[in-house]
Amino acid sequence: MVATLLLLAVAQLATAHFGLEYPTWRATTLGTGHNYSQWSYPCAGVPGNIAGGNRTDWPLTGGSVVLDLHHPWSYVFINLGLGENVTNFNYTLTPQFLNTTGNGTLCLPTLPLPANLKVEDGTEASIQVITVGESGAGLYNCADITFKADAKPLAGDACQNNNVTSVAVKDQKATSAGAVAGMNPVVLSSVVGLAVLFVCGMSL
Ligand SMILES: [Cu+2]
Repeated sequence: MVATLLLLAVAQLATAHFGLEYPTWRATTLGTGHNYSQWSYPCAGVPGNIAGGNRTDWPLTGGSVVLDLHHPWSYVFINLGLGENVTNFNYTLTPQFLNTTGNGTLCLPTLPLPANLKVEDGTEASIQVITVGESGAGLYNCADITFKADAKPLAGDACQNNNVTSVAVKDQKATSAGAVAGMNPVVLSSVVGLAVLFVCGMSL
């Protein structure tokens, strides 16, 4: 009985939360054998620029992000901060946050940088991925990057979705406005906004 419970607990740990596969995360925060917690803001308790840590080259105009999602659905927010040891992620790479469905692999081929953000070859930065699920609380993972002129976004086999679909939440007003003839897009967008608030409020 105890063994069964233990197995269940381990299975729970192994399947819970999410993995940041690309750019390679600062450290593995899934599973056991470490003191990190994905509930911890801003980076699951993993400090920046840790000795022997990962740092991935990323294109100057923005690059790819690959997530390993384990929950039935998630809201995904991706932020960026400049510097060698980032704790303040003050740029958003998802001005339209994502609503993802399914557990599996999500590849975002290119996340463009904000227009006002200028980086050059060698600029160090970090990427923060936040997922919000049913509990309403955020899960965090971070990856350290260096912007490089010769870095390329992932393509082909390296960037495949597997069992996960995603939609940009703010995009829904555009597509809905197209689909629902005659409906005022402003009204429609506030209906979508209220629906999002309602869902978030329910799970808090
Ligand atoms: Cu989880």
